[in-house]
Formats: sequence, C-alpha cells, structure tokens
Amino acid sequence: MYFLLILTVFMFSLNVSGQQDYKLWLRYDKIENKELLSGYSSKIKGIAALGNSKTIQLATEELQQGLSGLLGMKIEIQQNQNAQSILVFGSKSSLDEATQQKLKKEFEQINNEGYIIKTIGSKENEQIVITAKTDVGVLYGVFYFLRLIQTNKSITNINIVDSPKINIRMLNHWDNLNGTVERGYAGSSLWNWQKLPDFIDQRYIDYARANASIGINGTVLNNVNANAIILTPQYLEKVEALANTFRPYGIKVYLTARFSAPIEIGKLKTADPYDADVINWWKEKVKEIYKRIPDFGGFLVKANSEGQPGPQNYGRNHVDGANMLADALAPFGGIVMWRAFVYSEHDVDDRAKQAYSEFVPYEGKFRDNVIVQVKNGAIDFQPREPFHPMFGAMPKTPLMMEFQITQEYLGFSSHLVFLPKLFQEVLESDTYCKGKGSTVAKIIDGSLENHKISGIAGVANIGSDLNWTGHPFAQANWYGYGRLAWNPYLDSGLIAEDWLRSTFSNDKNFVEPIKQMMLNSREAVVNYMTPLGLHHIMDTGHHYGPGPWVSNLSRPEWNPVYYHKADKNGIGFDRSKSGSNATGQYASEVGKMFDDVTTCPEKELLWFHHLPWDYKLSNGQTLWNGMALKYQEGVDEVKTMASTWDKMGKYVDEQRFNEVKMLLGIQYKEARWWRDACLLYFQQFSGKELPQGVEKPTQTLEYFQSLKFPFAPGNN
Ligand code: GCV
Repeated sequence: MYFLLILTVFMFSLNVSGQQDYKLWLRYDKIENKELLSGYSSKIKGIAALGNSKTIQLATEELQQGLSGLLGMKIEIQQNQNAQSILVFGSKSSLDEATQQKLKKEFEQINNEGYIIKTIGSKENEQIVITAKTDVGVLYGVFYFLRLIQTNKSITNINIVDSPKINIRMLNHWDNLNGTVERGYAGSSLWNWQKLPDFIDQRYIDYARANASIGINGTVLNNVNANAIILTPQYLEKVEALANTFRPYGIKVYLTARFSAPIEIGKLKTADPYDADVINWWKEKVKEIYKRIPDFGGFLVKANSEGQPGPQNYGRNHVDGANMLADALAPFGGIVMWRAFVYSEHDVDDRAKQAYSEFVPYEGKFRDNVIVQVKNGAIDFQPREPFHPMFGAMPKTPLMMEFQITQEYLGFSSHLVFLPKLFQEVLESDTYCKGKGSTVAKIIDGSLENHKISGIAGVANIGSDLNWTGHPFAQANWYGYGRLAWNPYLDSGLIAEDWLRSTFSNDKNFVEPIKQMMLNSREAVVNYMTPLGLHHIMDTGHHYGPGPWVSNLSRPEWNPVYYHKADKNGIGFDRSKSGSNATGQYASEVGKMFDDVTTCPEKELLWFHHLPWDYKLSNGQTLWNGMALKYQEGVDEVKTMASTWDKMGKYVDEQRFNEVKMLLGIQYKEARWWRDACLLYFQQFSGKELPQGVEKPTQTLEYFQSLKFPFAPGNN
C-alpha cells in the first residue's frame, strides 16, 4: 500500500514536470517581485471583453488564465466596462465612440493585424485598453500584454502601437502523410491523419495558441517533397478540420501541391501547364478546396528540384508552372509560393550560382499572387552562408525568405544553437541593390520595393515530443523565428531575454549568463563544424556528423569534397572572378568585397577563396593553424556553455535542468568528434602538425570514417 502511494506520487510528479516542459514560453507563474506584483495588481482589478467571437473568447480565456496565474489571484470578468482599473479589450468596432476618437491617431498607424495597448482615462478612472482593427489583432495584443508582465516590464502609462511588418508569417512542416517528418528531430508529425477529421487532438489547439502568441499566421501542413494524396477529398476533409481548429487563432492553412497531381490523382495523361485539361483540373481542385476552406492560403511548390516533378518535365519553365496555379487561386485570393531551391546535375556551374541563374531571368514575369521562396543560403541552410544573391536581384518580384528552424545541419535536436542570432545576421546583411541600407530584411518585408505581398517561412522543428522541439532550448528557435517574422529588425539578444524570462525565470543571475550562452552558441557551432567559410562537409544522407571525405556520390555537388576542395596546395572554393565568379551575382559593392581576399570577411573566407595552407590570417596565424584553433575554440565554447549551465540548478526545475545538462554533454562529445574528424582529414593535405592549444584526437581518421548511422532520424 505504502509502495503504491509512493509510486502514485512519483508518477504524478513526473507527469507534472512533463507538463512544465510542454507549456513552452506560455508559463504564467506568479510574479516573484512583491513590488512589481502589487503595481500590476493595482492596475488590473478585472477584465472586460467586448465582442463575443470565438477569437475574443480565446483572448478572454488567455487573459483570465494568464493574469490569474501571474498575479496570483482570480481575475474576474467585469460587466461594467467603465469600471476603474480594469483591462478592456475588443476590436475597434466594439469600442464606444468616445474611445474610438481618443485612439484615432493610433488606429491610423496600425494595419489589419496590428494592435494598440494604451492607458486611457483620468488618473482617478484609469483603464488599459487593448484594441485592434480585427479580433485577431486583439488576440495578438493580449499575448503581447501578457508577455510584458511575464517579463516584468512596466505597464504604467502604457502606450504601444504595433503591427507586423511581414504579411505572411509561415511555418513549413516537412511532414509526410505516414507520420514521419523529413529532417524532423522531435518525434513524429503532430497531424494524426488517421484520426482526423473526427478527432481533434488538444495538441492542435495548443499548437495554434503557441503560434498565435508569437504572431505566426500561416502553416503549410505537408512536406515540400509532396504526396498528391493530400489533395484528394478524403484528405481535404481532414485538412478542413485542422483549418477550422486554427482559424480562431488567425492561422491560415496552406498545402504543398505536387506538380504531377493531375496524373497521380486526376487520371490525366500529363501535368503540362499548357494543357487545357490540366489547367481545368487545377481550377476545379482549387474550387473544391475553397468550398471546404474559404480562407485557404494557397500552395507551396517544390518543382524540378531534387527529382520532384515540375513544368520542365514538359519543356515549360517555372513561370509557366507558377502562373498556371496562380490563375486557379487568384479568384479566391490564394497565393503560390514557388520555391527557388533548384540545382541540376546537368549543370556543371557552381551549385551556389544555379538558383540565381535560373530565376533572375524570370524577373517581372510572375503573376501578382506568386511569391518566390528563396532559401537562406545559395547552398542549403548551412551553419553560416553569405546571404543568397537572389535577394536584391529581382526587385519586381516579391521574394520570401525560407529559414530552417529544424537543425538539419546544426546538430539535430541534441545541440543547443540559438538560431535567431543566425537569422539576424542574414536579415541585416546589406545587399546594396538600391545603395547602402538595402538590407535583406527590407527586401522580404516588401518595404524596399513597395510590394503588396511579403512573406517569411520557417521549416518547423516541431513534433510529437512532449516538449515539442526535442531540445528544451530549441523552443527558443521556434519562438525567435516567430518574433522575427513579426518584426525582422528585432535584436536577437532581446528575443533571447524575452524567451528566457517567459520560459524559465526573471532572475538576472540566470537571465544574463544564459542569454550570453545562447548568443555565443551560434558561433560555437560554426567553429566546431565549419569555421572560416567551410560548408557542406557533413556526412551523407542523414547529414549527421562530419563527412568531409565523402566523394563517392553520383552527383558531384552532393559530395563534400566538391565544397572544400582541399588539396596539398590549400583549401576552399574559389568563387571569386578567377573562380566560379559567384561574387559577380552580388551588387558590385558586395561582390567586390567578397572577391578581394583582403576585404572578404574571414568568417566567409573559404566560401569564396581557395587559399594556401600557409596563408596568413588577420591574427597572424597560418590558415592551417587558424583553422585548427577555430575548431578548438568551438569545442571550448561548448565546454563553457556546459559549465555555465551547471551553475543554474537553483533557477530551473530539476527535469529541464537535467535534460539540458545531458544534451550539452552530447553536444560537447559531438563537437570534439567534428573537430577531430575534420582536422585529421584535412591534415592529410596540409601535412602539418596541430598547433599548440589544439587537443590531440583520441581516435584515428579510419575510425571516424567507419562510423555509420543507418537509422539517424529525419532521413526518409
Ligand atoms: C525537403 C535539402 C534537404 C532535403 C529537403 C531539401 C529541400 O536537400 O536535405 O531533405 O527536402 O533540402 O529543401 O527541398
């Protein structure tokens, strides 16, 4: 009996701590600081909801639950909207005329998804109002307001006017219909296709809520390596159920469209975009979708890329394919996101140049409802890539950014890497396409060219794992992506701090060192995997661990040796004028900087130049020594991360503390694996000893080359 009791208590506590992990950044624990607590409590004695839409109901629940938790007392719903010290929220049309007038200026400043949070009324009759032009705007305002309190910010005389800068803020799920997730490291797909449409998993609602809290307003449910079956009535019914679940949270559903669907599920002989039956098939399919889902967002398409079907199979081009789908979607307000991730085994030119070469000639030829989705990096989401040269090269075409949140090339879900730091570096990059200050952020938010549509996509790192993302700190990457999608000019330090305060603790003795750890983590992974501009030297297929020696794959540009070109004379890919001339795809100011080895930033050196092993780096080290020391620096940084975390036990619950500790242990082991394997391999060419300060490898090169991972996750 006694044993049973202990067991029950133990299981209960396990369950409870599991729930902690599940809550993401939406934890509403009571404010610890007494002074702050009494300040907040004096200003929020109740809440008054205006309107009764599903979205306003959700906002009400969120506020009631959030404030009750944070303030440690039950927050009641007030019937009297004019009561003093209450929080009033509702859309513009639900406000009384006098309040609308008071906020006239603010309403002029926001767009349809923006919000206003403002203290109004005289000192004796103060109220905080959260309002917007739409109910979803109100929901965003509510989440923002709760975040202010969660992160212990002042709400005295509050006056916030905020709108998203990018229209389409999207997650791309690379989820397959069989439940696996391509490049997914957090369990299986969230979507239970077998039980849909009748069973709505609580997870779908929690997913939508988490996304709404950071402003994400779109989701592509299925993999870009698409299966046409998603477009059959049997599956569209399931998609409809998800769309209905997400709608009150302001999230639209999108699907990937397999270009050959008219053949595979439509019984046609061709998928030629010029064929009248094909055109008609897509029109009818789109009509069928909108009948079920009136606010369906549109299609994402991977065509003629890595073996996927596309218009080129019929002698047509990307414009023909994209415009055909765009015409079918246009009457319903849908869009096409056409991916520019293309490279061909038949093209001998540098892979980094191929997307630009293929797409830039199509400038101005796409329909208004087509947006071209460009990957972060002309190769493929590497730990560091210079910004994609297509940004800035197609002013008439709206270009969407595709970031990868899932860590395909950055240690899966076992490495702590804070990606907003990487995203910020790219967004801040200056393309110079319209002179100084033409940053990537200004291109994708549409402000540089005044585009009507603008978009950003993040390949999701979310799965069925209890903590959603596999690594507790990978939640910060989902969160940070959403915050940057809302405002691509945000500083990643601020994002890290908000996330830490919302997810763990407001104690500065925790926030400061861990924020620094997160910000350093990006450079750490670059250093222990691919320092000084090295890239694509991971192992084949699963992309887990180092594989700089791989040279036996059928397509040359799939082999790491293609990218590092190490030989006895040196290392690096010559993309300067004297090499592949990829530098020529950038605006001249940028191209010249990359082209000249003396002005090329060292962090991108070997991306653009092939240099001798004894080339002198700016710190006076030879290239070989400098590279080896960088690998060591990466390993040392992980060691520092682990010892920083070790001191944090008192600020974090035991479960999360231990999880992160164990994962940092794996990261440290794997950082050493990367360092040793890469240095032993490159040493064969440099013929030089490891410099002082670099630890000696504990295994041979043959050992590292013999490691095989046939069941590494995400590779399906
Ligand atoms: C979905 C890389 C990945 C593939 C991915 C592809 C893409 O090649 O390894 O898994 O396929 O990019 O983005 O289309």
